[in-house]
Amino acid sequence: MDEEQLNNPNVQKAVNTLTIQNEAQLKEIVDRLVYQTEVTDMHTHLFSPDFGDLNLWGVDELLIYHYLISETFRWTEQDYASFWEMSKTEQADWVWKKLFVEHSPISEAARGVITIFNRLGLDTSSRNLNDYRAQWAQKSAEQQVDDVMAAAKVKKIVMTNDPFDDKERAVWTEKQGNQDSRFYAALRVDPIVNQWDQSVSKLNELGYDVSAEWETRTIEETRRFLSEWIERMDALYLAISMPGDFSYPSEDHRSRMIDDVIIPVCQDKGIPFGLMIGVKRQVNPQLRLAGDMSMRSNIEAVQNLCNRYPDQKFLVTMLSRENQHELTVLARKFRNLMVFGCWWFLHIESMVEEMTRFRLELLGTSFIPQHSDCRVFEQLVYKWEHSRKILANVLNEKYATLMQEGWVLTEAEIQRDVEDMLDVNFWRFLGKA
Ligand code: HDL
Ligand code: ZN
Repeated sequence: MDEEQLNNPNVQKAVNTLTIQNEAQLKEIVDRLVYQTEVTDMHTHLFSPDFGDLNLWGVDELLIYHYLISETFRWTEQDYASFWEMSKTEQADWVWKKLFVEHSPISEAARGVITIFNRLGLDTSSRNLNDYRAQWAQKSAEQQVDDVMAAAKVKKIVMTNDPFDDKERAVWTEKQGNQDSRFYAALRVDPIVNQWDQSVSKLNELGYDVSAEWETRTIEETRRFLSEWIERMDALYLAISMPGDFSYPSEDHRSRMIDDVIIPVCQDKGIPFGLMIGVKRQVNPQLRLAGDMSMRSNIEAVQNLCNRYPDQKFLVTMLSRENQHELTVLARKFRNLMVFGCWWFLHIESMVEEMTRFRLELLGTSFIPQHSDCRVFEQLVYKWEHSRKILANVLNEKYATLMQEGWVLTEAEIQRDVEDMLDVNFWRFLGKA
């Protein structure tokens, strides 16, 4: 069959429905589909170019990623303060010297930088960081966004949006907000749940009549705050990063905020509540953003939320390895619970492999295997490449055992499964597929 015939949709459909004859053909199909299927990245810290310099990209931003900063401090006795006084370029030079020149870039985050450079066509034989800087010196943010999304095969990006951030709020209130249809908003609610006392004055400043006491007016005004920002951003879900000591229900502010404000607003807007649970904030404050740690959390908090609100959708991921297995078992009990991603310290190949295996073995394809959590735009390239490789290998093994049992597989069915996990499961859970 020539190229033209093969590209004919009817011919393609027929080919897709042909049964897969052997494991070599299976592997080619699974690898191709997992590597080629464009993803929706449902949790990132990226911004569309509409947000100006909130959209972090380029060599220096890649090297001063907080994951790399904490890894670099392990190789030096330098005091923290003098590092933070350096310019971004000096910090990047310091990270490059320690993690890439004096030692091999073996860690997930360090090796990711080399994957990015290689996939985006830079010559990775150089040890001179200025060689890399020079190759991107003429690029614009818009061009890099286009090039990276094409290389990473990421078609939709969900941002993390915080109206308490003055710079970001100005883009939404004084400019047009997000105008790029490839980008979507998720409204972050950490401050009003985890730092209520500091949030009261900020909400008053923004025109919401709230007080520290948990009274009717405060509840109504906090609901108004969330509703107005969900509408302004067209937010797909509410999101929070919850400390590992989160328990629910409790006689505390968190439970009152969830019951009296967050769930009623999510129900009114018909959007999920996304919880990322298990962070232990600032165990080393001198590392700033890099100073957080993971901790084992109480899975019963998630169980109680799912039980109490069967009509509310919950997107949940957790930071400790042990919690991830419990969460996957819990997802078997609650169809309003969607497990997602290998978060933060679990976004390393050994944990992605282990988690993808037990999730497929317990949930089939009814979960969201990965999100990138990217902070710097080019990271999409390595975070998705490394994860696709693992997903392809594990999926291929599972399909092969089905074939060995005589199950007949078609390419169309594998395409459906892969699209579900990398894209459709998220939109279907939102009721938007
Ligand atoms: O709270 C979160 O969304 C976490 O992802 C933090 O931003 C964390 O610092 C991070 O970047 N993890 O990848
Ligand atoms: Zn995040």
